[in-house]
Amino acid sequence: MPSKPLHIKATKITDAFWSREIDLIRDAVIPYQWDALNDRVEGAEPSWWMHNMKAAARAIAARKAGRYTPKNKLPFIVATPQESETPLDDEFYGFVFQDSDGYKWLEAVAYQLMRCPDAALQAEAQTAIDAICAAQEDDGYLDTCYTINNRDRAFTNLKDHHELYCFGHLVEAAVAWHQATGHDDLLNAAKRFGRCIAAKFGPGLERGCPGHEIAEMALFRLFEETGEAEWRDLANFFLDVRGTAPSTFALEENKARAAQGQAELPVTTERYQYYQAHIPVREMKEAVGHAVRQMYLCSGMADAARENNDAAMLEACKRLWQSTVRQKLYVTGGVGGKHEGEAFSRAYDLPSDTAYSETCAAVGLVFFARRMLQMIPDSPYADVMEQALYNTVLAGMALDGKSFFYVNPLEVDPKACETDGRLRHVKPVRQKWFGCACCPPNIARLVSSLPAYMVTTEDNAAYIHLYIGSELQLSLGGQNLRVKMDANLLRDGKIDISILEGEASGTLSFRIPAWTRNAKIHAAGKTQTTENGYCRLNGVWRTGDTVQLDFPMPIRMLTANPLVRETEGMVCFARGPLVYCAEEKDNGKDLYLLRAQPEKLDDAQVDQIETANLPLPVLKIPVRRVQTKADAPLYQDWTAEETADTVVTLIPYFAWSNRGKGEMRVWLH
Ligand code: FUB
Ligand code: ZN
Repeated sequence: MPSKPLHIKATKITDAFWSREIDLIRDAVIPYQWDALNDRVEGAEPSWWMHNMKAAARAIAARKAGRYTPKNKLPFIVATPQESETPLDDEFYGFVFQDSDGYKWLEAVAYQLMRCPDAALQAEAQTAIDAICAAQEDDGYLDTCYTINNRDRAFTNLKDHHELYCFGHLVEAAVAWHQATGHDDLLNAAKRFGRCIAAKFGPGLERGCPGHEIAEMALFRLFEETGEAEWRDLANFFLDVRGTAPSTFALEENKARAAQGQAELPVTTERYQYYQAHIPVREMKEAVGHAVRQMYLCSGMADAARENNDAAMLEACKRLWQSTVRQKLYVTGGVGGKHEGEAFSRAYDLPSDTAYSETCAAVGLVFFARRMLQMIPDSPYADVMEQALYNTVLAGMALDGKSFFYVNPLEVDPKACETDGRLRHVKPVRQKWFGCACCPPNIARLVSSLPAYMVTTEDNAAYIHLYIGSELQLSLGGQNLRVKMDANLLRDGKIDISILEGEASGTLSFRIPAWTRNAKIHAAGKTQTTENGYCRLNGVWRTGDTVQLDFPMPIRMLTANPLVRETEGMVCFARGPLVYCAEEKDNGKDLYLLRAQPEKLDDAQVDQIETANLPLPVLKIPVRRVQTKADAPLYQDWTAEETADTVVTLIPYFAWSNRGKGEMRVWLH
């Protein structure tokens, strides 16, 4: 039987590190982003979110009054006014998926409200919801780009435009808002848009599926929330039609070409790998195309496998998982090696300096992993989920919560980023905001909903996947248990569990992390077995019972499969869930000259620095530095390199670029 994530309301995070992160989202990111959505952040790219919502409401009123003239152009990015120009009230500005930014913000707000009611924040969010509801058309259609520009052309470019993507984010926000406040205004708006979509697409109707996935997993969530089968059916339809012949994307594309007098292209699915629409989903074997899309699709497929008990779908999920983690995963838990198409590259192509590794793709990997864990509690899923979370997801946000990375490289030389076109996408410092602002609110909604990734429960069993200091309300066999988990993985791997209240019989399963060695688990009076990387403790749990988990966290020196050409002959360092990197600030320039000394690993030490009021564990590792001579020729006869012993200071990857601009690298020769 699949397990369910623990409800956010059933968890209180007490972890020194993570409660700081979640508070940061509430205190810094959410207010900042609200200002951004309202275009009040000086010096940052405008969001146009509120502007577009209001413009859509105006367009609806104008249409009703017979004063609406459709605009002919529907480009992917609608030109935004120059600084000197005044924005026009009836224009849509920004990317076609601009609506989704506000939906993600609302979702993050909802999770924060579940954690801690806040009347002022709720009222602010309500103004966003009111704006959304006012931008919804009478038939339920809700996408400001088309409402403003040309409603008659709605759903004519599912491949590249994002109506179904925005719908997916609307649903995610609506469910979260409903759970947080009990209000159904946003939920009703989402359902009305859902019915408008379902009246057009489905068995016996038009064939079509999202060009950018997310609606699939959102619809399963809506189904779970409401029990209304229509949402599950729509999700299933979108998954089943994807990649099947005749290609709906090809047909759509040919219609557009014909309208412009261009010749038709063959109606094949082959050219739609970028959208994961090249083959039917149950036949998929390799993670390909746009990385965020692929991860969101995998999450929807995993939901379908679980909800429909679909064995073929589950097998496809397992194959896509293996392709991702065995051949295409950065050591930092990021995915997507290619800038071109923000995409997965070929197997083992994981460049460090030109990496894409979009923050959203790592967020998507966390979604996928949790869904796999719900069906198969096998520790590698949780190991990867933790790897993505502690490294790439967190790296996406500055320690003060005020700037963000979209791209997460593993090697940076600011000079090169600023002068070399091949590295144009790589930024050495986090940005205040982005014209395409998908990543910051994705971090906000994931981190705010952290409890949903820590524990999953089924009948009389609970699986503890992530060790994050907290108080948990568990239900085992229908009996309640209040459980305290004392943990702080930034410090060490000692975790104390105690039952604060209740009595229940069942199994508590604790993941044995891949990063530990010689784990020790102590629990009096419980039967202990180990299965799929989880230590399963079975018995009757009563107030006062305790479990001590001792997961030693040695400094580990990692190497990649030699097929990863980029890192052949290199190592990197990790401790616990954290992957480390060297920064210029601690180690000077030309970090590529550092040479690891595997034989001296025993002399490596853990130390601590404090930055942004956060004590950070750092590593001090003996290395050698290759000596350079200013007047040396470019080439000469080979002689052994001259090196000098030194100690490199490594900081957690997630914390890089918080102390000014400089070089950074994860892998050392
Ligand atoms: O297309 C919507 C989002 O914008 C994608 O997920 C990101 O990769 C960015 O392209
Ligand atoms: Zn993104």
